[in-house]
Amino acid sequence: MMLETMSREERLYRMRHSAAHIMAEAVLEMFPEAKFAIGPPIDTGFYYDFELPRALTPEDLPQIEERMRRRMQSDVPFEHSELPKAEALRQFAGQPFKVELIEGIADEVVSLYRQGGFVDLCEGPHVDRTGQVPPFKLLSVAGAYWRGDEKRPMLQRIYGALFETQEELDDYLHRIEEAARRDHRKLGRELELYTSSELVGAGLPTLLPKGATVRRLLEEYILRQEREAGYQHVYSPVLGKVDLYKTSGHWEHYRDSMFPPMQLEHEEMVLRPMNCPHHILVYQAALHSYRELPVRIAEIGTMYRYEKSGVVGGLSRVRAMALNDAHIFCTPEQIKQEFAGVMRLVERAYATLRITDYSYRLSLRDPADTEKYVQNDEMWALGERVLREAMQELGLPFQEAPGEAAFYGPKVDIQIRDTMGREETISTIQVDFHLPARFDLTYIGEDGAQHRPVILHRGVIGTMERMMAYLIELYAGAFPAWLAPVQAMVIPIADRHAEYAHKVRDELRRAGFRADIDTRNERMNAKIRDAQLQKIPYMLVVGDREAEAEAVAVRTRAGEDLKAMPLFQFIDRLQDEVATAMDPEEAGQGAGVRG
Ligand code: TSB
Ligand code: ZN
Repeated sequence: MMLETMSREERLYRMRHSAAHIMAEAVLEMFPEAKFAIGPPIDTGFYYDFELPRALTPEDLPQIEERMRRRMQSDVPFEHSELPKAEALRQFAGQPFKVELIEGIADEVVSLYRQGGFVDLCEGPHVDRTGQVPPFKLLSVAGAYWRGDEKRPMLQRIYGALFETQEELDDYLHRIEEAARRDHRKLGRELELYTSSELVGAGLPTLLPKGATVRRLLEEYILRQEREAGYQHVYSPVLGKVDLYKTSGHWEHYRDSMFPPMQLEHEEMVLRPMNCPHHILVYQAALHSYRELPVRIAEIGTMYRYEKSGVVGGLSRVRAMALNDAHIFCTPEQIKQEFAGVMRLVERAYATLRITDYSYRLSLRDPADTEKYVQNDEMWALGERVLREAMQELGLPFQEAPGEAAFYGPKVDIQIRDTMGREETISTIQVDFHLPARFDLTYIGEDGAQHRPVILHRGVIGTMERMMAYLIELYAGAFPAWLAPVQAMVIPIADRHAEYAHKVRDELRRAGFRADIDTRNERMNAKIRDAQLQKIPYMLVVGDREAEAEAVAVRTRAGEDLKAMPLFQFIDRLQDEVATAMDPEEAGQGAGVRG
């Protein structure tokens, strides 16, 4: 079959797969003792896993690329053949990973592909000749467990990018460069937002003072929005007896994601993977009549999930997380209005945070998966119907995702896209008819009889960790002034200006701003540059003239020179900026703005 007549996907699949084989050949040439595992095509290129006598470094990649290019220039054919299993086992005797793969094949014959002197166990398909492989670039080396199993050997995975044209490849390389520039792990270090330590463990980052400031500001923002919307805040413990989670069903359906229990004298305790059971106990602490529903119980609730070590990283997927959580206890008739209320909160928060690239996902159960999901067809059908109708009434478009529901009910997830276009859930609203029954929750209805409430589980800004990871990348570290850990850096020109500089800083702090002072023995320009690198919104340079006039010479992190202005004027300006940013809907109406 001619490449030109294939679909683009088919062509790219063959090209990427072929490049993986050519890379394996090149690596084998460099390291004759290399053991090679598997090398599939992926969305943006290909990879291959190897066991090598030494750790590869980025400097090795150009050499491997060069060897690959030579093979492509020699333009030899890819040839398919088949061998009886026993013979293949003999041929690959020195390659333990291949032997394991061959042993796992059910057929009596195995399929092979050869190009030049290199033969690989492979089902194909490939391009016809090595010369048909288009522009590519080797990107990185990463650790990968054989068969994704952390108990098996750790191999070295070489990633390559491959597209049909140089233009597409360049475009992609540009995108990953931009993503690397915005990478929250890199910026988290450079901007002193958080730290991670082997001693604490994977997925357990620690927020440094600057990161903690951002988190606190996000919390204050959402707590205030929630208070306005009629939520009540509680504090509940981060662990409880296993029995609590047996009652809720977490033990049966969610145990894989929980840390193993701790054995105490007479009881077993677990770290909570969710806050719901505790909020249910809050509801149960009093009797409720229909008149007081909905009851909205909220908490920045810390929870612990045993995420696999291979998937945790940075702040976006962690093992200890604080969710801006709430459980709304309401009558069935109130579901839609509460749903709409949560959506309003989400939309306001996103507007404030300047999140614009998001979409809605209706997450449904996989009916075949009886282990993960509670069994109650009627309940699932009802929950799904309610969510569909609620979304339709709000006129919101959504995509469906079977197998993504919570174990207790379907949900609407709000999906954001990171710098590389990968989707992640931030906000979520979930309908739950299951937990109210498990805990035998009731309210007294208008008829004087007992009725069962429904629970809406919801997170608006999601977990602090994931939201911060996302925002760091969205802003490329340059937080808007209201969220910036340091809003203004005061820079005295000479030692004799230190006293006035302190006065300016203190004045700003009294006005409620986060200001610092750079008293290092450095040149002014170096201080300005460093403050810019720290992405501090404003630099206030003070010298004789400023001290004299109670003024500050203002520069922005973008390099703009706003010239000297009286200090009170700068304070007004910053107040204005913060108020407008925190409430864009009110902007222009002068809410909270002074002067
Ligand atoms: C909304 N019981 C509900 C709650 O009431 C609940 O826990 N839902 S959840 O399981 O979907 O989690 C809520 C949100 O936490 C997710 O939408 C996601 O944004 C965030 N989250 C989940 N796992 C992690 C993790 N490992 N690291 C960071 N954030 C996470
Ligand atoms: Zn919940």
